[in-house]
Formats: sequence, structure tokens, C-alpha cells
Amino acid sequence: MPHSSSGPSHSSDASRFDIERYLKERAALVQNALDRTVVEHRGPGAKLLEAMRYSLLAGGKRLRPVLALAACEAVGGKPQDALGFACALEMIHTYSLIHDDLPCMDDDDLRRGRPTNHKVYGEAMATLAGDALLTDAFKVLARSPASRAGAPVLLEVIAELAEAAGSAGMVIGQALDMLSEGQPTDLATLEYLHARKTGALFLVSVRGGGLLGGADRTQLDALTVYGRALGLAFQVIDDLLDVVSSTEQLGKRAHKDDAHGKATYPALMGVDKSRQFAVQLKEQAIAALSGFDGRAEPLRQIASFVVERSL
Ligand code: GRG
Repeated sequence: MPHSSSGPSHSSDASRFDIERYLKERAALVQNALDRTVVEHRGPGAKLLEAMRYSLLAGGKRLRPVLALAACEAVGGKPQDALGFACALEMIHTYSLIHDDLPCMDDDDLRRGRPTNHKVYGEAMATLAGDALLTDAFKVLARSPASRAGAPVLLEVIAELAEAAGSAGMVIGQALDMLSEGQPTDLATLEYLHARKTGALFLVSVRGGGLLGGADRTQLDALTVYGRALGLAFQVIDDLLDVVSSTEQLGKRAHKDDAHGKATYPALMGVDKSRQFAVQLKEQAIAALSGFDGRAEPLRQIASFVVERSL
């Protein structure tokens, strides 16, 4: 099975494990690394770097990078083995938020509790800040210190990240989302769309972290099942929060899916069934880790956190 029997049993570990502390510590590790990676400029390019840092360092849950570190640790790696990858994930996620908020997309004024990038820096600079974050993410990853897994594995992670972010992943998901506004959409279509728009980045976070930590084939297959279920659970809850929370609670505009005529899980299944579905997905994700020892406890607890979160 995926792990040596020397690790702690996960039932005893679960009761001792402090997920809030873990999330805080790993998020701080990522925050410091991002701060050192996308540095302030004094010269003529100062505004661009300022716009990039404005959104990148604005907080957020840091779920994708923390998942990458947790997957790396679950297979016996160290957080440092996946830190460059974790930064790249958050840079790509932040670019997607900046572009998604633009007037030509969702036209939002509020993100992570503060004015959106284009409200502060203008549309052109916000577009460029997103472009630069996406491009620089691959530089950061390619130049990250060789992990225990070595250069061929790093190359595979780069390819998987490009696939997850591009025309087979997040970007096609966003295009399908736009095209489906106001159109009748069934559950299968919704799942297809979300597997790309948000699921692909969650999946690669977990797989990439595992690969960089030295995962073997069995471990990687288990992490893939976990990552798929978790990505969908995240989206179901995101849809639910849009319905049941306020703009102040979320730090971004609430109730916008309905206003945009978007198909969502609560619209198709109802609120209660959507919550039950998210809980089922969480259980699937956790079950996929049954062959892992206590080092996968953060991944198990993150699955619960994603489903129980209110932000
Ligand atoms: C513009 C290419 C392009 C893609 C945009 C992911 C996406 C596609 C748009 C984001 C819009 C959105 C609200 C999607 C729903 C799910 C989602 C990604 C929510 C935000 O992610 P969180 O909750 O945010 O992890 P924080 O701020 O905590 O990092």
C-alpha cells in the first residue's frame, strides 16, 4: 500500500491534529515565499509589480498551494519540495481571479474583501498584471530548486500545470461557463464545466504536490481520486455559499450566479441535496486516502474544511 507501516495510525492522529494551525502555518509559508518571489520594483515597471502584488498578497484561503504542500507531505516529502509549485499555483489562481473580475467577464468590484484589481489600477494594467502572474508562475516553477523527485518529474509537473490552466482546463471551463449563461444546463454538463473551470487546478495541486514529494503510481492514483472529488466538493460549496451568504461574509459579491443566469448545484438540486452531495464527495475524497498513514491527516482534514467552510 502507499505507505510504510511505520507512520502513525490516522485514527489516533486525527484526534490530535490541529487543522487550523496547519492551515495557518502553511499559508504563512506560502505568503512569505510569494512576497520574496514577486518583488517590488523601483524603476519604470513599478506599477505593474504593484498591481501584481496587490492581488497576490491580498490574502485568500491559499487552498491550492496548501493542498500541494499537504500532498507532498502525505507521501513523505517536505514542504520545501513543493514550495515553488505552491507559489506557481497561487499566482495562476490570482491571475484567474483578476481576469474573471474584469468588466468584459464578471465585472466585479470586490474580491478578497477589497476593491478588484481593475478598480484600483485600471483595466489595462489589471489585464497585464494577470498576464504577468500567469507567465511568471511557470518561471518560478521551472526555476524552483530541484525537489527530491528530480528534473523529469518537475517537467511532468510543469506540463500538468499548463494543461490544467489552459485550453484543456481552466480557460476552456471559463469559456464554457460564459457560453452556458442563460442556457438550459443539466447536471452532467455542469460537472463537465466545473471539472475544468475550478476542478483542474485543484486536481493538479494535489497530483503535483504528490509527484514532487516522490509519490509512486499507487499513491498518485489515490491522490487523483481525492483531488477530483475535492475539486467538485469545493465548487458545490462555492455555489451554495453564493446563495446563502452575504457580500460582507464572502468578501466578494454574493448572489451573482442567479443574476447572471448561471446553472448551479443549488439551482439544479436544491440547497439540501447540494449539501448532501458535497458531504458525499468529501467522504469519497477521504476514502481514497485509506492506504495512507497519519502523514495524510492534513489532506483528510482539508476535505472536511472545504465542505464546512463559510468563506
Ligand atoms: C479568467 C481564465 C480565467 C479563468 C477564471 C476560476 C475562474 C476561472 C474564475 C474565478 C471565479 C469564481 C468565483 C469561480 C468560482 C470558484 C472560485 C475559483 C472561487 C475563488 O476561489 P477561492 O474561494 O478564493 O479559493 P480565495 O480568495 O480564497 O483564494
